[in-house]
Amino acid sequence: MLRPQDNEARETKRLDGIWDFSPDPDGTGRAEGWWRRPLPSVRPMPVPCSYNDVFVDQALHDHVGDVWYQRTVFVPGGWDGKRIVLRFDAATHRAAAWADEALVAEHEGGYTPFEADVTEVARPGQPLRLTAVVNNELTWQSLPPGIVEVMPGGHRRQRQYHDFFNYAGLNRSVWLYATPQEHIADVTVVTDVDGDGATVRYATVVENRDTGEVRAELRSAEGDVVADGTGTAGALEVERPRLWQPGKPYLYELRIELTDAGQLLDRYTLPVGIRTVRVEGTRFLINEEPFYFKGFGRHEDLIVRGRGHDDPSMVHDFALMQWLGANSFRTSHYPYAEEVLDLADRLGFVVIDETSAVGLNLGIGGGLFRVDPKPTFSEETIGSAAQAIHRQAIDELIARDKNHPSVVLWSLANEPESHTDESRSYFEPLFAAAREADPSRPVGFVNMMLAQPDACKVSELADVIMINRYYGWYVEPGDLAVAEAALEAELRGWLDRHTKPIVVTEYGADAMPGLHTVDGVVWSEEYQVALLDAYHRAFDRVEAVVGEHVWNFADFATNPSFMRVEGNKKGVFTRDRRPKAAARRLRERWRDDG
Ligand code: BDP
Repeated sequence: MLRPQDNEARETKRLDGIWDFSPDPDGTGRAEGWWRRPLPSVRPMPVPCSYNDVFVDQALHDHVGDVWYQRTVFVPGGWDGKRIVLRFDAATHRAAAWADEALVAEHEGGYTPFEADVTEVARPGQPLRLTAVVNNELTWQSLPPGIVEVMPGGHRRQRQYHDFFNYAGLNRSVWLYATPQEHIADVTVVTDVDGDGATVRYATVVENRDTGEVRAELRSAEGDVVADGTGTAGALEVERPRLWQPGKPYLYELRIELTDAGQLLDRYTLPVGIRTVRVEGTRFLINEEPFYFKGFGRHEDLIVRGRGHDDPSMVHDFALMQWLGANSFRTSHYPYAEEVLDLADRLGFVVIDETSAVGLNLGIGGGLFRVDPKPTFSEETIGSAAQAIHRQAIDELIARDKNHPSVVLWSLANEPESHTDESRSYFEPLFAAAREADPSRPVGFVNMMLAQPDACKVSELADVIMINRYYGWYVEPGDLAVAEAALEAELRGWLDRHTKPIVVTEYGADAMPGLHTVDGVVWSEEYQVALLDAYHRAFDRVEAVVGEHVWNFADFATNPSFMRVEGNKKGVFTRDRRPKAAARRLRERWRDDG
C-alpha cells in the first residue's frame, strides 16, 4: 500500500493534532451510534499517541474495550473531481471509521495501515466529521493473542502472553488525501545486480484507467535520469549502479507517471536502493558481502506517548544507535511506523521486519504470566481463524514494506511454540504465504529457548536461525561461566542440524540504572556488561553467528509483575535515553573508533 504524497497530481492533509476523545467503558457507543453526533463527555486527545498515559486516570490506563475519536476537518475546495481517501497509518488493535454518517472502513490489526475511498461522502469545500472507534481487546483471534477476563468486581481485565504494555489508540498519523480518479494504486520494485550493471524491475497497479500510458524514470540522487521505460511493468537497466550499502546508503528516485497524450494524470515517486540480499550456507549476504548484524531488538515505547509515533524521538534513537555503532535492528514485536523504515533506508540501517505475532506460546505464558496453561495451537485457542488473521498480517506487512531496501528479512513471529506438530502445521502455510508475497527476501521466525535445536520443528522452514537466549538471566542467573558454555554448546547444536546463518535476536540482562556493585550481582549495571561480554566471547568463537541484537535498546513499559521494576529494564539506555554502562561497552565493541 502506497504512502500518501504531495506532487503535481496528489495532495495530502495530515490530521495530526488534538482530536475529541471518549472512552466507552460500558461498550454502548456502537449501539447508540456515537458517530452520528458529537461524542459524549469529550476530552482532548493528541494524535498520534497511545491514550493510556496521557491523563492521570488509572481506569483509562487499564481500559479494555472501545474508545472513540472524532474530529471535523475541512475538505479542500481544490479537491473537486479528485478521488478522496481517508487513511489511518495504525489503529491499535482494530477500528471502524465513519465519514459523517457513513461507515467507510473496518480493520483488524494494530500496526498496519488501512484506508477508505471517501469520495462519495467528502464534499470539497465543506466540513467532514470523522469518527473512529478503536478497540484494544486481545483475543485468541488477535495478534498478539490474549484473553479478556471479567473480574469478580465486574471490571474487565486483559490477560496477555507478551512482555510489553498493551498501548492502544491512534498511534500513528491519520490522513485525508487526494489523487486523480485514474491513479497509480501500487508499485513494486525489486533490484538485482549483475557484474557492472543492475536491473530495477518495477510493476505497477493502475486503477480506474481507461486510457493513457505508464512511464518509469529512475533518477540519481543528483536528479539525472539514469534509466527509463514504458509499460505498467518493466525492467530498467542501470550501468555502474551505486549500491545501497549498510552504513553507506545510496537512494535513487523512481518516478512512475501515468500520462495521456502527453498530459500528466498521476505521478508517484519512490526512493529505491539497489541492493541484493541472499543466504548462502551459514552466511547472510548483502550485495554478495557477508553481513554481520550489530544492534537491537527495540520497542516503540516512549514516556507519555506510549507507542505513539514521534519524529524527534525517532531521529534521536537512530542517532543513539549510530553513536554505539549499531548497523541494524528488529522491529520487535510488531511492524513499526513507516517513518522508521524511511529513515532506516536513508541512514543505511538494516532491518529485520516482524509481524505482531508475539506470545503464540501458552506454555511459557502459563509460567511467566500466571495464565492457566492451554494448548497453544488448537481450535479452542490459536486455530484456523487466528491463522487466517496471521496470514493477513504477513500480507499487509509485505505489501507495506516490500520496497524498503533496509528490510532484508521477514520475521513471521516472535517466540511462538515451535516444538510440536501443531506448530509445524500452523506455520507451514504462513511461510509459503510470505515466500509467495515476496520471493526476493529470506524468511524466518524467532525461536524461543524452550525449543532447542533437537526439538524445534519450525526452524527447518526458515532461511535464517533467529534465537532469543537468556542464559545467565532466566537460566543460570548469576553464573556467567556456565551460561557462556551452555550458549556455545547450543549454538553448535544448531549448526549440527542446520547449515544456516544464526542471528541471536535477543540476549541481555535487566539492569537497574545506577545500581553498581563490586561483585557485579544480577540487576547491577556491572552484571549487564559482564553478561554481554560472555555472550560476545561465545559469538566470536562460532562462525555461523552472523548477528547480535541486544535486548533491548531502551527500558520499556510492561504490565505489573514481580519480575519487572516499573517495566522491563533490559535497556542499554533508560526509558528517557540515558546510557547505562552497557552502552559504552557496546560502543567499544561495535565501533572501530569506540
Ligand atoms: C523474550 C521476549 C521479549 C521479552 C524478553 C524479556 O521475546 O519480548 O521482553 O524475553 O523477558 O522472551 O525481557
